Amino acid sequence: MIGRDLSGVYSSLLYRIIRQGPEVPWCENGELYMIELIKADLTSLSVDAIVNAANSSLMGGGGVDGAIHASAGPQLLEACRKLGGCQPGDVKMTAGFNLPAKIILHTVGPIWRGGRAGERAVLSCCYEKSLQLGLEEGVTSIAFPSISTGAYGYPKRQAAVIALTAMTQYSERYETIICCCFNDSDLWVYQKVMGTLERRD
Ligand code: AR6
Repeated sequence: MIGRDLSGVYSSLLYRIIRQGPEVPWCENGELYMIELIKADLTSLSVDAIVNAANSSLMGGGGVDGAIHASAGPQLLEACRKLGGCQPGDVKMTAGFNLPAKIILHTVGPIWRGGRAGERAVLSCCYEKSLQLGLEEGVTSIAFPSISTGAYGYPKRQAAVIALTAMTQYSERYETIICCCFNDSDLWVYQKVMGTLERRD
C-alpha cells in the first residue's frame, strides 16, 4: 500500500483502526482494519477507481465533480450523457478517460436539509453502493472525496463518521481504501474522528 504511486499527495497518514466492541459500528471482533487518509487532489490519484460527488444530472458541476470532468476530458461528459442521470444514494460507472484512475464511480450525495430528511441513509448508500460496485468490477484500490460536505452542506464530522463506518465494513475486501481530503480542515476532521476510534482501543 505504501509503495503505490500517489502523485500529488501532500501528506499521507496511515491509520490502523482496531475493531473493539459492538457499541462502535466499526469496532467489532477485535479485528484490524486499515484505511488510508491523505490530503490530495482526487484527480491526481493512480488508483483503480475514484468516486465522484456528482449531481443527479451527471452532467458535471463544480467542486470535485468539476475537477474530475476537467481532468478526464470531454469524453467523460459524452459517457455520462448516456447514463440517464443518477438518483441520490445511487451510483453509476464510467471509464476514467484522461485520469490516472481507471474507473469513475459517480454517486450523488444528499443535500443537507437539517438532518431529518433521510440524509444519513442516503449518504451511507453512496459509500456502500460505491464500495459494492467497485468489488463487482474487480477494483482493489478506491479513493473517495468527502461526499456532500461541499456545495451540499453536510456537516463534515457527521459525514466522516458515515464514510468511515461504510469503509471499515468493506476494508477486508479491498487492498486500499483512501479518504482523499482536499484541504487541511477536512483532513483534521477525519483525523479527529479516527482519533476518537483510537482512543477507544
Ligand atoms: N479533490 C478532492 N476533494 C475535492 C476536490 C478535489 N479536486 N475538489 C473539492 N473537493 P463538492 P458535494 C472536496 O462540493 O458537497 C458539484 O457542483 C470538497 O472540499 O465537490 O457532494 C456537483 O455537481 C468537499 O470536501 O461535492 C453537485 O452539484 C468534497 O470534495 C454538488 O457539487 C465535496 O464537495 C455536490 O456537492
